[in-house]
Amino acid sequence: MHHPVEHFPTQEELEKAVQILRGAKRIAVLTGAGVSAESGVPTFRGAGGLWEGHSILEVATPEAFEDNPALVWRFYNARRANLRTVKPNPGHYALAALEERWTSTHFTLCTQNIDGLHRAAGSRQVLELHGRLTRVRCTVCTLIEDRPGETLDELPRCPQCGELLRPDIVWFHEMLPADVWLQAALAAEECDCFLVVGTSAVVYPAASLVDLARTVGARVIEINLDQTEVSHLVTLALHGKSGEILPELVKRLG
Ligand code: BJW
Ligand code: ZN
Repeated sequence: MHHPVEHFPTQEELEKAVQILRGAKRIAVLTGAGVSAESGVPTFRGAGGLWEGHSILEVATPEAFEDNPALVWRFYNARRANLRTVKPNPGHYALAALEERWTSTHFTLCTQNIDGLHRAAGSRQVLELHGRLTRVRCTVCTLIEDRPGETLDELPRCPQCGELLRPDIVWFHEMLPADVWLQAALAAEECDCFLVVGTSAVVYPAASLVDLARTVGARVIEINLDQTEVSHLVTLALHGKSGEILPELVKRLG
């Protein structure tokens, strides 16, 4: 049987991270699917990164939705159903604790995740770069609604105008919500410590926040099971599970 190696950073690495955090006036964070993996939300790339044999590119684009909205809605209804069974993990709570300690004016959490788990864990200032899975919006009129509780029809209709609804999330080839993006870019530019957690950092423009922080001289700490596209840019890479490493850092901060 194959037993994957369980990684955890060394004492030296953890102490270095704590030192960087202690010296930081402003912290910005970018999270990805990896922070929610320990809650039971599947990641996109790597093992299990397929849905009924479809890659994320085949279901998460406006073109896919135009071609086959029922298929795309089946995919999102399955994920909406899974979301109702999951809870935040210690990594989400640790990030909420960091915000508490630095206060919301000096701590900004940018997430690519659409699962709402950061807010559920108590994070207050969360910039949801790719939208939110529980929300729907009309493809024609201005209606946007939070519909967390139910499985929607395969072709759900707008209660206001009767046209097709879509998930209120950002697909490939679509723009990120402009105000949210501007706030995220500003937070990356103004921070002196940037944490990049549980993301493969291949999807733009979110991944460019790391470069932005680097450009202004911020120290960058990466927390990930593996090496990523941005590992070569970071000040310190901590390899292991975010649900174990983040609480350990909070504990050591005292
Ligand atoms: C753990 C762990 C544990 C696991 N602990 N770690 C060529 C070059 C540059 C850009 C482009 C290009 N071609 C196209 C583009 C643009 C495109 C893009 O970036 N494509 C790249 C793939 C190349 N970007 C866009 O289209 C964006 N819009 C845009 O650019 O607009 C301008 C424009 C307008 C018009 C025309 C063209 C451009 C929009 C991107 C939106 C992405 N949306 C998705 C789907 C959202 C809805 C949904 O969820 O269904 O967002 S894609 C998907 O990837 C999702 C995620 O938020 C996003 C990022 O993934 P993430 O979070 O990094 O997850 P994984 O699975 O990749 O990684 C998990 C990581 O966790 C791994 O590293 C593990 O090791 C780690 N891990 N367990 C710690 N326990
Ligand atoms: Zn409508």
